[in-house]
Amino acid sequence: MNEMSLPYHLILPSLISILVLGIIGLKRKVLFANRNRKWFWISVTVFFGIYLLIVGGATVVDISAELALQKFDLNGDGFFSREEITPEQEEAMRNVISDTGRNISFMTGLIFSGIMAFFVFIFGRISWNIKRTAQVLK
Ligand SMILES: [Ca+2]
Repeated sequence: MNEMSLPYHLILPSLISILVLGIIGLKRKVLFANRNRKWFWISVTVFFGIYLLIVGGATVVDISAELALQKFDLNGDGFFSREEITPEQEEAMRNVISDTGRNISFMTGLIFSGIMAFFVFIFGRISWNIKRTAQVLK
């Protein structure tokens, strides 16, 4: 069997996101207790949650595309000989090669997650401020 090339540039950010979310989960009582910091930590959680979905999803798609292609390597020598190349094999090959979107998802994911987390933070802080002002005016 030929070795699979694992997408470490996607696996690594996925693992980091899981680690950060795990730490936030364990420390949630301390982190979310401070009302001033609450929305900051909620937006950090949103950031890594969305980022994990993006890079984790890209990891799964990348590995399954490679596994699908390997099925066409009938003698398992890591190459595709003439009798192994079929229209289906070529389609599977295209799925592995056209990976630009997946490969840069660790970058585009940062931007997208950052924008989402930013909006959550702003929206949360504004609604919190409105609530607090309403309580003061009562
Ligand atoms: Ca072969």
